Formats: sequence, structure tokens, C-alpha cells
Amino acid sequence: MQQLASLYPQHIAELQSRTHEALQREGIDGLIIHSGQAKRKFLDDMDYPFAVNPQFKAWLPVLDNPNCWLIVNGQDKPRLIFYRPKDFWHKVPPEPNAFWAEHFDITLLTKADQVEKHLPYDKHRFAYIGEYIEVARALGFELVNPDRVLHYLHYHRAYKTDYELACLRQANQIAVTGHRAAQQAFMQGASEFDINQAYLSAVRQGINEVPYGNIVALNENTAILHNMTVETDCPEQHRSFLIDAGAHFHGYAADITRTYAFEQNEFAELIQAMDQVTLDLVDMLKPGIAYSELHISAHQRVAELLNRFGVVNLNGADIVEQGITRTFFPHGIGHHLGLQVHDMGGLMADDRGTPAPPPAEHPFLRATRDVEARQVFTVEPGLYFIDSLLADLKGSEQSKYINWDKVDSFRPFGGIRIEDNVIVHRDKNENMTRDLGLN
Ligand SMILES: [Mn+2]
Repeated sequence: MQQLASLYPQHIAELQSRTHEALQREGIDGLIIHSGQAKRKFLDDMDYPFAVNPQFKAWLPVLDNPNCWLIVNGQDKPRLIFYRPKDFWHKVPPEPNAFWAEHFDITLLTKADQVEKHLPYDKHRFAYIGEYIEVARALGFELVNPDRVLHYLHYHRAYKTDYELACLRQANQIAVTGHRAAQQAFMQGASEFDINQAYLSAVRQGINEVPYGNIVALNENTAILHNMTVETDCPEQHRSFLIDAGAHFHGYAADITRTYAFEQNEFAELIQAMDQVTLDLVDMLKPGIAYSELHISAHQRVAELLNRFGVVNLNGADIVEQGITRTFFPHGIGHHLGLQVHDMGGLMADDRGTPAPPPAEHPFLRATRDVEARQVFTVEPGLYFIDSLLADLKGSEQSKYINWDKVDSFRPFGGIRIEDNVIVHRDKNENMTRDLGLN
């Protein structure tokens, strides 16, 4: 905490300078950033879980308070309108007094609909940044989420401040605790549901607090890329286990995946080999290379394993050439990581927002930018035996190259993904996940 407090002023200074530049380019006087508001479920009197505007939590670690507003212009001390209702139904947040509070001029707001008197009277030189466009219009904003401003902020968010790096390390620390608990629950023969509960208990974060829905899968289910429904019943046998689960710290996300075999067998060897692929790809990360090079290299490495384990009767280069790896590794190699699990800005060529879309043959790649220092990435190669994709392959011309008996022997184990979270420094990589001892 002491460390965060000492890193935070520079974080605010950086956000101020980015804001200043974004405002200059747009020719406006300030941003009014809305934390969000409660969203009612259709024909119900219950609200959806609250999700804070990422542009709001970029400034301060307040994640659970709707109806808050930030007024920033890049020069004056940021103003925070902090919602603190009189309410005997819900828990009311305490008056701000954490390490960040002294960096804002704070006004307390007791009634959400009375924010207007705290906002600039003449709004035509201010932009509303937030989700509730009808609220912005009712308040008299003409500029709502201007593209150029958002592009600029998203692009520069890829460069993390020291405060953000400290938060990301802490998020990894928390998630690693969960992964250890989950592995243990798997080895004790728990169900997907109970493994997930073990994870959540260990990270001390609820299902609506973790940065994304945990993926917890046993056996064949590990081949479902986003297996979001956990089974409460135990399978008859535990063969394999894949967990893709994170945690947040002050709104910054960890996003880690591990795969385990229940017994020492050929699938366990394949996991071991994929683990080495992840480590080799992490080593490739360095300032100056295009992130998409990792993705291309991952296909080559997966192809080599398909050859080495006797799944495909071709050499690695030919397996890639024939497009066969896309059946076994059908997703992107990773993404920027930060305030959002899939952090924004990965598909831009510059800070004006010039699109840098993924190549046509790799449509699921979420980052195409050149790698630079202070960027944070996941690296997450996978190798899966997915029935629907294998059926397509079986019906294709390439079917003759496949050793289908071998495929069938791996099918009951599902698939493998090993995902680490890595900070790129000028002179070295920092693999946060491995540094914490999660192998
Ligand atoms: Mn990921």
C-alpha cells in the first residue's frame, strides 16, 4: 500500500498529460467521465451487477460506486463528484480517505439526479465519457464519447505506469493463489463447480468481482474454448483439467490459464510440450517485433508438436502450409492486459486510431501493434481436439494426413492452453505468472 501511494502521483501526472494532449487535439476544454449507473433488468425490480466505466477506473480504484463523476482537463487538479446517498437499504461507501483521495478535489453527492449543479454550466466545450448517452443528452452534452479522444486514450493505455504495473503484479499474485487451490481441488477429484468455488474462495473475490467469467473444465470440456457453464456433478473419471481464471487488484486484471493431467500419460507429455511453447513464445516478446509474429510462430510450434506426437503425418512446415494448425489452435495468441482483460488499443496503428486489423487468415488475433516497453501481454497458445473442427477437417482434402486413431486417443482429454502474463521492459521480460512460482 505504501508503495502504491508513492507510485500514484506519477500515474495521475501521466493521465493528466494524456488528457491534455487529447483535449488539445479535439479543441475542447475538458472531459466529464461518468462512473456509470445502475441498470435495471427488463420487467424486474432487480439491477444487473454494476460494471464501472473503464475510463473512470483508469483514474482511481473505485469500482463499485455508480453515479460518480470525474471532471478533468489535464491541468487543474481533477475534480471527483463522489456519490454518497442517504440510504438504509444498501451499504453506503465511506467518505474517500484512501491513498488516492488527496489527488482529487472531492464533492459529495447525495442525490444522483442532482449532479447537474456540480457540472460546468456551458457544456459545449466538454465531452461526456460514459455509457449513458441519454443521461448525457439530458444534461445538455453535445459531445459524447468523441472517437478521437477515445482512440488517443486507448492507444496510450498500452503503456503502463509504474502504479499500473504494481497493480498488475498484485492481481497476478492473487490469481496464482486461486490457481493453486484449483489444482489441488482437481487432484482431489472435485467437480467443475467445486473447483470453481475453491478458486473463488482462495482469491477472495466473488463471481461478479473477478475480471471475467472463469473457465473451469474437466476432460472433454477442456476443448470448449469458453466453457462458462460449470457442471455440478463429478465425472466418473478425472483425466484432464483446464482453468482460465483471473483476479483483479484495484481494477487491473490477471488472466492466467493452466492445464493439468490427472495421471502421467501421453497427454501429460503434450501439456509439458505446450508449456515449453508458451515459454519460448514469451522469450520472443521484445521491443520492435510485431505481436502478430508470436501468433505465426505459435502455429509453427503447434505444427511441430502435431508431428512429434504422431497426430499429423507431415512435417511441421507442411502442416502449417496445409492450414491444418487452424483446426487445433483456432484462437489468437493473446492480447494486451490491463484495466480490461482484453485491453483496448491492440488493433490500432497509431494514436489517431488508424485501424490495424488482424490478417485475414488469423481473424481472432486481438493485437497487431509492435511490441514496446511498458506494454503488458498475455501469451496463450493452445492445442485442442474440438469435435466440430475435427469433423470439418475429416471432410476436407487434408484428412489423409491425419492419424485419426491418435486424434481419437487424445479426444477424451479435450485440449490444452497455457497462459502467462508478461510485462515487456526495455531490457528484459518480466513473466509475472512464473515469477510467482506457478508452473
Ligand atoms: Mn487471455
